[in-house]
Amino acid sequence: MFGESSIPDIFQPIVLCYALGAIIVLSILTYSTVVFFSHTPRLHLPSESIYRTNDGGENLGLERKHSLPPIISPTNASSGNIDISIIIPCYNEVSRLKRMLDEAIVYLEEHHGGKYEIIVVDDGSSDGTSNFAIKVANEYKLKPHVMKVVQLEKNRGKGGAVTHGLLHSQGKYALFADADGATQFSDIKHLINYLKQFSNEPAIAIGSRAHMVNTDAVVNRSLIRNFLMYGLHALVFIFGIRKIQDTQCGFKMFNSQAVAKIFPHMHTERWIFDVEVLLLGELQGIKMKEISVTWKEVDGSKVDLARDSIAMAIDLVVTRLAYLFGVYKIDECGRAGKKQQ
Ligand SMILES: Nc1nc2c(ncn2[C@@H]2O[C@H](COP(=O)(O)OP(=O)(O)O)[C@@H](O)[C@H]2O)c(=O)[nH]1
Ligand SMILES: [Mg+2]
Repeated sequence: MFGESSIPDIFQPIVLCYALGAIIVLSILTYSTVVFFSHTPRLHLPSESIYRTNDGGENLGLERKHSLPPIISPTNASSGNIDISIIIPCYNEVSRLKRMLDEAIVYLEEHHGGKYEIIVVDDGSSDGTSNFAIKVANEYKLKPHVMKVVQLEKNRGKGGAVTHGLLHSQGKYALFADADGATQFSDIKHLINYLKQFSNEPAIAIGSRAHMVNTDAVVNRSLIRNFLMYGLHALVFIFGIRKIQDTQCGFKMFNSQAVAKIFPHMHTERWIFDVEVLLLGELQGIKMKEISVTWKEVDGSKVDLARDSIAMAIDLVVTRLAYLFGVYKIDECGRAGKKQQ
């Protein structure tokens, strides 16, 4: 048999050595690249454990400062008496936030009055987003502490802001929702209905636009945006999230057990954090389901297509491989109560 091989016997060990060498070099290169591009989340600064609410009267700036509730860890899930927490990551959102808050506050007052909180995480905005949110709380005469406004000292990215807000939430269910109000807020009821089935185990309800792929909302987006969207979907599929069609929708809800299982472990602070959330969910066998929501394109997107799509592609591949190679480990981010908090 061997004598018939196209490679003479004498060269076979050499070829094998080359092949082995190439595999080793490639593995080292891939591993080093993953380590190079991996993220270590910055732990929050003392000023970021503080929030403002509308307790200063009509004059903005007179509000008192309050401590956020203790950070949620895997062994310390929230046990507050609030039904719903809404986390809104905001980066320079003065022009878009009002519409979203109008829709959310009207719905929440009607269906969950007295039992909800809105946590606005202002991610180092320079346009006065924090003050604007307090102004809206005043306009609606919300009781103090219904709206909590946290200001991050420096921009961290949407994932960092969402993680920070969720780790300080108190609701039995916690939703993060984009400030542009692109998703119809009342669809929250479908997400809650799904989570209600799980009283004692973690679960995630994933707002999804997958059913809208052929509708005007998506078709009318620019060609380049759609091209990049399909490219990203392909990468997400190749790199392992196969059960979820729309990983990127900014409308996801968690019960408090899922918040405790996922968010203390987050590394990714930028756009692709949704994929890490879902990966952490899959790795830990957490129940999750995509739930169709009504969504429309809203102008003023903060995504810079040229810059962000490259960063997103890198983060996506790196996140997947980092868990595969053990570069990212559960419980290593310093928020799980094992290291400094
Ligand atoms: N915290 C934080 N949030 C951001 C940042 N950029 C965008 N966001 C928020 O992420 C959400 C979605 O942003 P958007 O620009 O509408 O993204 P798109 O819908 O994917 O185009 C909004 O609530 C933004 O305020 C950022 O750098 N930091
Ligand atoms: Mg948007």
